[in-house]
Amino acid sequence: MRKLKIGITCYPTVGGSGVVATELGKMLAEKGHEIHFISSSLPFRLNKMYHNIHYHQVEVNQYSVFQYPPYDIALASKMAEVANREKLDILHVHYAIPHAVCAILAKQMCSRDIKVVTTLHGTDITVLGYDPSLTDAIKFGIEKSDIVTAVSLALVKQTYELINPDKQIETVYNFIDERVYHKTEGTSLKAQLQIKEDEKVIIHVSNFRPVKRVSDVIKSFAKISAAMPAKLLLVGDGPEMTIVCKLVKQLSLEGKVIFLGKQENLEELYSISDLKLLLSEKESFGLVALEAMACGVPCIGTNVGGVPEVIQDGVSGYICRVGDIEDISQKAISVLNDFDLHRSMSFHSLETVKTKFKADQIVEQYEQLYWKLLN
Ligand code: GMT
Repeated sequence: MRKLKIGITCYPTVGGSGVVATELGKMLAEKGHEIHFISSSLPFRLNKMYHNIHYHQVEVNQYSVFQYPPYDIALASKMAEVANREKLDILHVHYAIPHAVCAILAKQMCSRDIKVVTTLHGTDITVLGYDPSLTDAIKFGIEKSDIVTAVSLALVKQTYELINPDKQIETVYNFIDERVYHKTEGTSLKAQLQIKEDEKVIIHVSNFRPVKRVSDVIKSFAKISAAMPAKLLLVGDGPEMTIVCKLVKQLSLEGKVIFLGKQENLEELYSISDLKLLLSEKESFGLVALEAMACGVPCIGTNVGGVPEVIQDGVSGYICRVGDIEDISQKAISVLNDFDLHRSMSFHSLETVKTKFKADQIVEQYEQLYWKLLN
């Protein structure tokens, strides 16, 4: 079968959309396709040499006549340049704006017929979609793409409700690399973090944006730790960090909350965790929940966006209302106190990753969409 030449554009810094885009590129490369990342910096998960993955950096020069550096134009120019030179078949962009709009401009600048695939990840719709100055551009990016996918059924529905594009949007779920995310036994990490054997470990991973409601994680943990010996691992950093630190102090949880900042090798942290809390008020998918589930960690999530499509309520974890600290903490205590329930939820978490979100199947789904466009 002919191998494809695919350009991928994403936000390369830490964030679920960049992670998914990079993992997709790596897995497509392993299947023999030629991948060209076109972005402002090297995607952070691109941590290994692949002979068929190329990286093209978008350089934005600052000229005194411009009030703002013209990133979008520079990106579109780079996309067109790479597409022409490398004879790309497809530009697969992650985020409607600016990436889909840039890809459409690049397509017009190209001397060859290049197809544009756009994947919506959430923030482009659930946050930017409320900004009237951007909705027409988002709609344009969606309608002019050749194929549009979204990472959950909920996001497809929200996109029609908020943007109402005249375009079919397919759901292609996120996935994780199961070779990386699995439970590792016998590490000394727990001891290194001074967590006692009888202490339950709760973990939260995010970019500490207000939408993640990290304060709810702290408030829930306060109730959990009053009921049993427990430690909370906080992984990540972001705008809410100062508020979170103050709350930890106010609730006298200093000795029980471990601030780890931004981390890689999360599978090691999940492997020592008993429960994950993802209590966001908006979440189109919740990739971090899937990462935890792949390591056998049951999750408590909120009933927003795509989270209930990832965590099956009462089976692989629990779904609670946003901000319902009492319910969240009671459910956490019940699963942490019940060995059989915890084992069952852990088993179903692993099963969900291996069946509904199996990486091979999802990568194949994207490949089929590419072939549908090219044939
Ligand atoms: O959640 C964030 O703040 C980062 C954001 C991103 O653009 O990377 O994540 C979005 O895309 C992820 C990958 O598809 C999803 O798992 C996250 O749920 C989604 N975040 C939101 O919808 C808030």
